[in-house]
Amino acid sequence: MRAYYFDNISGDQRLPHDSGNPVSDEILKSIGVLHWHIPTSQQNLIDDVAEERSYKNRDTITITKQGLGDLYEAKLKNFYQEHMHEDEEIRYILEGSGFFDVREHPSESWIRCQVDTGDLLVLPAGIYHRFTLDENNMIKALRLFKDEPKWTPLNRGGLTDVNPYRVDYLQSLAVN
Ligand code: KMT
Ligand code: NI
Repeated sequence: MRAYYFDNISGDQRLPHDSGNPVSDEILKSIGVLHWHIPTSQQNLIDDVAEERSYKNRDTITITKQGLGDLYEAKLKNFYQEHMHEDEEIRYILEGSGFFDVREHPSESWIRCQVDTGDLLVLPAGIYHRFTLDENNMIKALRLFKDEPKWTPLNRGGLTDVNPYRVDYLQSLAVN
């Protein structure tokens, strides 16, 4: 997985928007973002990570025009709205590619995480982020959940800023 600062130039969200400034794993770790690469030929290793991190449930999501039909445009729009979840967002990319943008704190810069087949990405509960397909227009991902899926995206705003999971997340950064 490659990570870099988003260039903030307006235009098609599916384009790379690479500012040319790479983001290190240390920086990602400092905002609670973790990633691994597990070739899909060794997919059973996912079970080990799942057990170690208590991910009990899973399902797969395929984001293509064909797969989502009438919901396609609306879904893509929602995924690209800046939001957070009250649980970790864990994605193992089975096929295809895409971009997860995460907000650096306290700079508020967007960091673009370019995921490809075999990448496993963990976003902590409470981090503001968004997702887009790239120009390949296709991603198939395994979604892992700790308990019951809590997939409601909470869009950024005054109310979400004071959500206890958001507050806890910021608190966890402060003590590190
Ligand atoms: C989310 O909540 O942002 C998503 O599930 C993005 C799509 S997963 C490839
Ligand atoms: Ni999300």
